[in-house]
Amino acid sequence: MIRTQVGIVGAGPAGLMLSHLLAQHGIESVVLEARAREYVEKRLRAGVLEYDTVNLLTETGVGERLAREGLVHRGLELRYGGQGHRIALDELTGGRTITVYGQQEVVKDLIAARLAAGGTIEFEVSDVDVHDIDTDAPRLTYRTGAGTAEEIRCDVIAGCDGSHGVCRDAIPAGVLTAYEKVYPFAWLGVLAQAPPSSEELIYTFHERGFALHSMRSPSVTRLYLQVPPEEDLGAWSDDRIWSELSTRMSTSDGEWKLAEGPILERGITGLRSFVSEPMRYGRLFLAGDATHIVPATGAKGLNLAVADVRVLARGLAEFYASGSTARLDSYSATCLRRVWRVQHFSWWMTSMLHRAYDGDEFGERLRLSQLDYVTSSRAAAVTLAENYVGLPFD
Ligand code: FAS
Ligand code: PHB
Repeated sequence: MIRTQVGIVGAGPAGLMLSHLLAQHGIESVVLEARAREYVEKRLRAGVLEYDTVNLLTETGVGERLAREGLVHRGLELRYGGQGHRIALDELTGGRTITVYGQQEVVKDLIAARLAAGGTIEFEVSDVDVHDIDTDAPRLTYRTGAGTAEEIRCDVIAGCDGSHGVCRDAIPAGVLTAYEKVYPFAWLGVLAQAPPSSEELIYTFHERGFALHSMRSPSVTRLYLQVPPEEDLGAWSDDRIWSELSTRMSTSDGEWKLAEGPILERGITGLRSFVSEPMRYGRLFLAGDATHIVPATGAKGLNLAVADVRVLARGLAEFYASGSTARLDSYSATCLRRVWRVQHFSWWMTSMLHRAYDGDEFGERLRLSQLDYVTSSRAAAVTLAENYVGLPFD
């Protein structure tokens, strides 16, 4: 039996960042992770860090490689009708920017920091079960990677186990309310050994569908294109992928060229919006994808997970320092205000940039009108920019 203050399920950005922030307050935690360390450190996911996410990582001592290898972006491009329109993020938000730095790099940095600080992360566990969350002595049971049955007794459990985890299901039926929207399209994503064809991200609205140009480094490009929701990855040869991306991202003057190269990874991810309320039950607190999912268009998933655990860490610090549960009692309400703001922005970006497959011509005209407005009105551009770089945490 292991005794700790906070039992954390999941070693993704939410669980690792929570463990790291708790350690800043001298609060002990144990992180349980189903996958191997190598797997979570290689899993390709998010790529964009909000301004305050970067600040939090830096202020808490895990920003050194991020500062060296992260790509600071002061703008992004909206491309439609063969024309590019730059959104000057920093000018529109008083200097706030985004940084392109892969989620797997953030995970690597956090794991290294936790282990260097003597933190406990149990990889390759199985059969994690949550117990007694309606008492002041919650427990976690699980099997270690070696198959040994173990138990953690703690004061609080943090469910940071993502969209397919077990913690949310430990909450009794009838307590939670779920809100969901499934989009009628998916993203085919590729990672290519090719130098980025633009220094900034390019979000494209094209009659054949959405496309996104992002990157991971000066030699690795990250690209996405909209496909029907049940698309078969096998139907997409390398040539077809490159041809479709070039078509959708082409400019009227024919000047812009997409650099091609070997495709290192590829996959199809569905897009959906999901929120489960409340984010707390008794001594179980949910954070990140375990309690909300956003379509990747707004580049928000990882950042919202970090924002959640920042609130939770402050609540636990207050609880252990003074016994007050005020911040913990308002945890769910505090997080949900940001969650729904980010949900709306992610839905808005997704709806504006993706073609419907249902032939809704009225909707297509609305999308074009919205793009014309965002690229011609400063007020509209500020709305996009301040949400994209991330509204201030407080
Ligand atoms: P995570 O899912 O990252 O982490 C949960 C962890 O819990 C995992 O390591 C899992 O192995 C572990 N776990 C699950 N069940 C467990 C159990 N029973 N016991 C122990 N451990 C368990 N966001 C963006 O902003 N931009 C993107 O481009 C983007 N692309 C994405 C692509 C894919 C395929 C997916 C699935 C998500 C993507 N996201 C993207 C969203 C993603 O980045 C999440 O928002 C982010 O990982 C959230 O972090 P966590 O809440 O920590 O959840
Ligand atoms: C990425 O680089 O993976 C990325 C960037 C912006 C998005 C989604 C994904 O909106």
